[in-house]
Amino acid sequence: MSKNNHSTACILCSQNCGITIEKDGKGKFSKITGDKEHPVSEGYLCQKATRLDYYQNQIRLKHPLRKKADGTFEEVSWDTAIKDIADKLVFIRDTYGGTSIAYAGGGGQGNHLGGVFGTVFRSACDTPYIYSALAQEKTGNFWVNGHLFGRQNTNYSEPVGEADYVMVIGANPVQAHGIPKARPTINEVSRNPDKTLVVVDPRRTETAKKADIFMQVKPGKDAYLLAAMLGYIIQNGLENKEFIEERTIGFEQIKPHFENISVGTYAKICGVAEETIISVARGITQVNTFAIRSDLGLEQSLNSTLNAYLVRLLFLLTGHFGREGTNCLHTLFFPLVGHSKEPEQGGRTTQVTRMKGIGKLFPPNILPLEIDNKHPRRLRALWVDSANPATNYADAEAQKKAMEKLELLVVIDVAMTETAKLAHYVLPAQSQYEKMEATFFNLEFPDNFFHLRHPVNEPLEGTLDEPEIYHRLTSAMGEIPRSFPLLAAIAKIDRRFPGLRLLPGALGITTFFRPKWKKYQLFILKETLGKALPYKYAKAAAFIWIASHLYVKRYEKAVQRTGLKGKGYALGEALFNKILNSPSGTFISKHQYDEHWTLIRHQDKKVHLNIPELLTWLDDLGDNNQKEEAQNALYPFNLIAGERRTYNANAIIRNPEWRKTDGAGALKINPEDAREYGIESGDTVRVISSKGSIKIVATITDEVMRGLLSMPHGYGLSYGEKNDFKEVGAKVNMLTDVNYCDPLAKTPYHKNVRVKLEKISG
Ligand SMILES: Nc1nc2c(c(=O)[nH]1)N[C@H]1C(S)=C(S)[C@@H](COP(=O)(O)OP(=O)(O)OC[C@H]3O[C@@H](n4cnc5c(=O)[nH]c(N)nc54)[C@H](O)[C@@H]3O)O[C@H]1N2
Ligand SMILES: Nc1nc2c(c(=O)[nH]1)N[C@H]1C(S)=C(S)[C@@H](COP(=O)(O)OP(=O)(O)OC[C@H]3O[C@@H](n4cnc5c(=O)[nH]c(N)nc54)[C@H](O)[C@@H]3O)O[C@H]1N2
Ligand code: SF4
Ligand SMILES: [Mo]
Repeated sequence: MSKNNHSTACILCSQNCGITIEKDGKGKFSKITGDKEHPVSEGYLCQKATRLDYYQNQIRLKHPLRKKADGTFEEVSWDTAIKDIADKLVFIRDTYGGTSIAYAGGGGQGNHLGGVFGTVFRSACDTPYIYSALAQEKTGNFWVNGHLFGRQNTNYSEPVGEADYVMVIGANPVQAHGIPKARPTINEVSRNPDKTLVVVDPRRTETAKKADIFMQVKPGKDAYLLAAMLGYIIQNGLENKEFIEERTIGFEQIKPHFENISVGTYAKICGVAEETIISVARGITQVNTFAIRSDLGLEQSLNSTLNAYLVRLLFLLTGHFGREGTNCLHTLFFPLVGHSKEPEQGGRTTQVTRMKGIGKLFPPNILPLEIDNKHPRRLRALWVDSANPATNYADAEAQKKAMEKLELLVVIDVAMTETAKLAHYVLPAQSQYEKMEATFFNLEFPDNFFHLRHPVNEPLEGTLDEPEIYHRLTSAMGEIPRSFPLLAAIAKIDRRFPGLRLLPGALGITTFFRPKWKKYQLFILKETLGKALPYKYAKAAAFIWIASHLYVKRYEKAVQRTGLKGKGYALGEALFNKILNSPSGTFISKHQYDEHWTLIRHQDKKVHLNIPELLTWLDDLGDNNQKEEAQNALYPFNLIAGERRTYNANAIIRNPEWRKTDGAGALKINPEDAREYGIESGDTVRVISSKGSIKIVATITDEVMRGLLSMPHGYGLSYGEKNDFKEVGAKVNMLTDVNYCDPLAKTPYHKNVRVKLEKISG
């Protein structure tokens, strides 16, 4: 690879496709192509990746900023910013307790390495509270996984390309991806006469257009559809008895809850013909392999956590799990989330609303409720890293109002975001193409991979990477030194003779004499091992060394199957070196299907089907439907508040010029609704929810059914040098409500926002 040709990855969605960047002499990304060497994306990319220069060379933050009394920012040195912030954090922690401090974000779609160092920093703050975007989509899934598979951080793969019968429900992979090489993969399933593609969506999406069977469900009514399919299967004895007997426990407890479901009634409620429901239910039980892909259309929708359960029961009760071509548990190079105990078993809850953690995460929907009150144990300090709560979390106004009440708000970002503007301190980060980075979105089975990306550009002057920021802060808080000269010298020798294990030994002795340092070992490693690595920018990769050894401890055989030699510690070293020296990413393990069941975390290695709370919820579905219908009268439209489109990527790219089409982020409206309201394509309309209102340009399309509207997220961002901010498009979270969410996981119902519509004349 030439000097101006760099292997890295796209950071605009969780796929992180491998890309090759060509630069011009000034660091501009002049050409971006798919990287054929990437083990999973194999050269694939979508239209968004080619626009990454709008991320790298946007108007950047270049200095630490401190807010003055008049509300404007002044530039300060890193030393001043770090010292100020550390003093304030220590004061807040020691006066009100660590639980008055919270952390939001910690790695978006591309930068999880900094997030790991953020974990260490949180222990210096003595806070268990991390609010994460994952806790506004995936925590219902995690909670259900915890019950079924034994731990909330067990997750399964979605092998859409390998199954005979595929159901895509509440997801639009052709546009949003979420599976490797989504477009060719969906095309293949669609075109192959031996395969069936079922799509469940209220909107005729790009994916739905390729379906063999399109179930155009009424928005928010998936639970009825799924319950009807399961009801039909169980009432007709079509469940896979052998699989249930061999691999699960609890079927007898759940069975009665499906025996009385009226398939006909639920078909009417969800709007899908009874014959179609029966034919798909039968189809699933008759095929060799069946796989499901689901996402926000179920998670950010009514009955979110129940949906998670029913989707899993659909593949479990039909025996499509743990085989080639079916959903399978997978390994994680490093678990993105943890496992939270229930409060009754001693699990942590928040101080004000008493919300439990799931996967050790707390939901953005309760964040304002934890800050904006007079409770003595309320949140007083918030740390934000690679997230933009004032734009992306439900009810942007409530988030903003709450943040204004904080005693300390610090934001680390590459750009001046809506949240950064509210902060007391803003710290400029190196971009993801200026440092070593990685994500832990390695969600594949049987072969799993990891991609440690090397920087493409020199860091912008004045910026630091997150690991360095967190270390400096923790050091300024008086917890740990900045450097460790003796250990650093040992690390150098250790790299020459790793078999001697000098560094682990020296670290062990050090932390024996200084037990307080134990929780900060990652910072020590960064300054010792990290400096001894053969790349000058590789300090943060010291974490990958730990993760490699842990991974080998758990999956030694599977790691060996990638072709790496040795075992135990030596294999850990080999894996680390392989990752470090594979700029396009590398396979880290190859499992066999008969090993799948070892990944279950229940001791009996069985799936525990019975989740009583959710069965009660299932029993109540009929009554809940009536309540929902009654509420809908005031706000006649269902707005999908956050559609993935050709040119949105959460709020990662701020310059509106990055979009080649759909610059305004139009509201989709059905032709008959448009006629009734006298709206034509291009008209500006007002959308009003119980929380707020927006002005937005309308476009007429029968892609949405009557009564359904759809708009994108990621629009209406401020952007510009000085204060000439121009905002293009509408801000979706002006309409959303923090209280409108799943009762169990608190995931927002962004796909079912009730609104009314007004035409703005002229
Ligand atoms: N109404 C509605 N709201 C939604 C959604 C919806 O569909 N509808 N979708 C939701 C979903 S699924 C998600 S995942 C969230 C995402 O919401 P957030 O978690 O807020 O994440 P991003 O929009 O990805 O914002 C990432 C921030 O990281 C910054 N950044 C980029 N690179 C770096 C870096 O290297 N270091 C640091 N420190 N910062 C960096 C970017 O400038 C940006 O400000 O939005 C959610 N909000
Ligand atoms: N282009 C683009 N791609 C992205 C992102 C982006 O911002 N832009 N963001 C990334 C992120 S963070 C995430 S989490 C993923 C999300 O990826 P997806 O969840 O696949 O994408 P969405 O468009 O949010 O929603 C999926 C589908 O749910 C449908 N839906 C809405 N309401 C319902 C309902 O009640 N029932 C059912 N069954 N379906 C419903 C919508 O019509 C939509 O087609 O996308 C990732 N990819
Ligand atoms: S936005 Fe497109 S190119 Fe980028 S990671 Fe996602 S699918 Fe790949
Ligand atoms: Mo997301």
